[in-house]
Order: sequence, then C-alpha cells, then structure tokens
Amino acid sequence: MTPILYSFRRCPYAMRARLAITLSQTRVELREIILRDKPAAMLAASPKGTVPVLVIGDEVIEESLDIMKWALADHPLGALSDKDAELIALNDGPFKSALDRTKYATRFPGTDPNAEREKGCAFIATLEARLSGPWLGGDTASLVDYAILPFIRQFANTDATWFAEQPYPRVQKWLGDFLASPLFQSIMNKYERWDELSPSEPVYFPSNP
Ligand SMILES: N[C@@H](CCC(=O)N[C@@H](CS)C(=O)NCC(=O)O)C(=O)O
Repeated sequence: MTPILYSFRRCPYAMRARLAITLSQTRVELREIILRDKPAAMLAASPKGTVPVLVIGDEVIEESLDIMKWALADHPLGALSDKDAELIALNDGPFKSALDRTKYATRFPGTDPNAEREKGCAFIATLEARLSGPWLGGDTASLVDYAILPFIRQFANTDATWFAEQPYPRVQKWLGDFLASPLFQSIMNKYERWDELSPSEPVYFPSNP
C-alpha cells in the first residue's frame, strides 16, 4: 500500500515533509491541493485541515515534523537531539509568528512589521551562532536543517535584497547552498491539482526514487 501525501507546493511545512520523504526514498502518492478548496478525502482523514497530511492505510500523520520523523526513522539523517528539537520549536513558534507578521502584515492590524522582522532576525542570529560548519549539526545535514530551511527561505524572500545585506554570512550560505541543491529543486516540481471528482493516474513522489 502506497502512503498518500496531501501537499501544497509552496507550504513550508509540506516542503519539509517532501524533503524527508525524498531523502528517505520512500515512495508516496502525492495529491497536490489548494488551501481554499481542500479535498473532502483529506478533511475526512484529517479534519484540522492543514497540509501536509500523510495517510498510510488506517494511520494518519497530520503534523509535518511527525511525517519527517516517520520518513527518516531508520535513516542516519533522522537523529534529533534535544537541542535540535528546541531549535525547531523556536522555528515553529516565535519565528513562524514573526515571519507571518512580516510577510502578511495587513492580516495582523496593530502589529509593526519592522518590529516583527527584528524578532525574526533574533532567530536568524541564533542560527548564525549555531552554524559552526556548513550544517546546523556540523559537517552533515540532518533533519533539523531540513525542518527549518523552508521557513528561512520564506523569511529571506520577504525582501531578498535586504536579507542579502544582513550580517548573517553563514545562514546566507546555508540557505544559498540549499536553494541551489538538486534536492530542493526536486521537491519544488509543479503538479496539477489533484482532482477528487475525476482522479487521473496517481502521481508518485519522488518521481525517481
Ligand atoms: N503544525 C502543522 C502546521 C501546518 C500548516 O499550518 N500548514 C498550512 C499551510 S503552509 C495550512 O495548511 N493552513 C491551512 C489553511 O491555510 O487553510 C504542521 O506542522 O504540519
């Protein structure tokens, strides 16, 4: 039975799931959705209505980090120290909040996007201090890098010129190398929206495991 991944190309949580699935060479059926019109089958499996969702028979994994852990359970990349878990919690909590308030300022009346950007920078500075080598864990990439990078990409993209001028050379290189990697390119392929009413042939991901 092939697991089914409900995914949305530009969602950073879905990106981290696709990264882990690709790294583990697990084959899934990918169902590309759009957020404003979620398929009933996805909502039946996971009523909370966020992507990514992974359905493996009767089992449903509906948190992106849990999908990463599932995919990388037997993989050397999957090790997660307490320090890594703390960093991911900072990313998913305060940093994501600051990112949303910087990127979608009009959705948060009363918040100052510049102050939020500063809060985001505090996390970037933490990453800068932690990057003693090319990856957060040193010489090799691991789950923590791929859990966080999609969000740093979004933060940098809020103003790429500004971000390039900031004093975070290690983070800039870490992000630049990731964006230029075949791995990142491969998870950003575009797929037609999955049509629940007249499903076509399943789309398998990764396409060449
Ligand atoms: N804690 C969840 C968060 C996932 C999440 O919030 N995904 C966003 C898209 S990036 C979503 O599906 N939002 C629902 C919506 O916009 O309707 C996870 O880690 O999987």
